[in-house]
Amino acid sequence: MSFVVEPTDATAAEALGAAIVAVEAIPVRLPMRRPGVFASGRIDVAENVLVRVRSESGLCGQAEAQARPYTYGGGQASIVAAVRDELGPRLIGRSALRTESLYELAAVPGADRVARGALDVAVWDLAGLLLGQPTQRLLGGYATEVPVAHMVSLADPGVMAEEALEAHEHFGVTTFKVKVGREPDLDVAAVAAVREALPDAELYVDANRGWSVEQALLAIPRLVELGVRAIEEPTDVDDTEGRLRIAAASPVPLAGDESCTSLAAVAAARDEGAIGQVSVKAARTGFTESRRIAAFCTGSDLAVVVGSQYEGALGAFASVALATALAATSARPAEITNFADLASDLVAEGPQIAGGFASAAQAPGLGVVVDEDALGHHRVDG
Ligand code: MUC
Ligand code: MG
Repeated sequence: MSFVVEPTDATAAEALGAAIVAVEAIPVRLPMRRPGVFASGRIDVAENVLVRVRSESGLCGQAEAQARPYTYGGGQASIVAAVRDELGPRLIGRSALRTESLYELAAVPGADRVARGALDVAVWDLAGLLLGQPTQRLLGGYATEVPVAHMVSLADPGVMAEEALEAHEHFGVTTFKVKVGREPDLDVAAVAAVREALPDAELYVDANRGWSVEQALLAIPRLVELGVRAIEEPTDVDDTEGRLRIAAASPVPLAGDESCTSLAAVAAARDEGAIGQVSVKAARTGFTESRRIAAFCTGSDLAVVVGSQYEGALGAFASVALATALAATSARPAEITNFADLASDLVAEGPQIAGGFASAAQAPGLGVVVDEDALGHHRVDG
């Protein structure tokens, strides 16, 4: 038996002009000041997509999608196609206030998950603009600020230590996710360099599946001696036996990222039993599925970290909203500062970060203001 729940907000939505009248996908190329480098790939130019959802009342919700072929398959062109031709048209004529229904409408088997996540974030931005409320408050409004973490890209150990110091000096960050996944000796040297530069820093590492099981077993005890508190995706995510061996030997929890790209994947990873922490990203599961993942983790005794995909500032606003909205997502430092790796961006100002904390936006929606001149300069759709 199935039930159809009739909309209850038709009158309110009509009064607000909440009906969605257009969905746009604008591909952009944003130069990086410092490339994002990790064991599974690198980002020299951010090939992002600005997703816009417009309401009858003339308001516009916005989000940024990032092409990450090595993690999700697909790329910038497939994100644009999914938003313009496959998922976006399904939302036309619907109320932007019905976020849950819209996310379900965009559940097309095989469709680009990054496109679906970005559409969800843009819809939630639009809902906040329509209601005159910060999206963060609509999502739960738990905290006014959240501690932040910075991801340190792969480079020579001395350069990695300089990057960590720069983020510390600029944003007051004291928590760092250091990229590893190369030869264990080099990884240990890099983490030791960061530790020497910032003796009191909180450190965890992310191998982006770069190690063999043997390399992970060699590296982890040496990294833990340097004070590393968690190990993200050490090896091939399909090698359950290897993951369980590493988890059994590791004195600190393993964290899931590439193994946790959806609620179903997080549930499978929990059942597998190797991870103790989950990276949740607005950029891939939007706000709607990210909230479901956070709730699942809370009920499953899994720690939650708001993770990054090297977003630009627009994506970072979404991360701040997710991180400050919920008890589970605000409990640990959120990876928010890497928009500073971009040389130029679509917004004049990024989210407010000082003293190691990001503040929730007070303006309606996500609080983003796109610089139209910058967009005109960086868009690549002619
Ligand atoms: C991470 O945590 O793995 C690297 C690629 C990507 O899509 O996200 C990053 C960060
Ligand atoms: Mg990761």
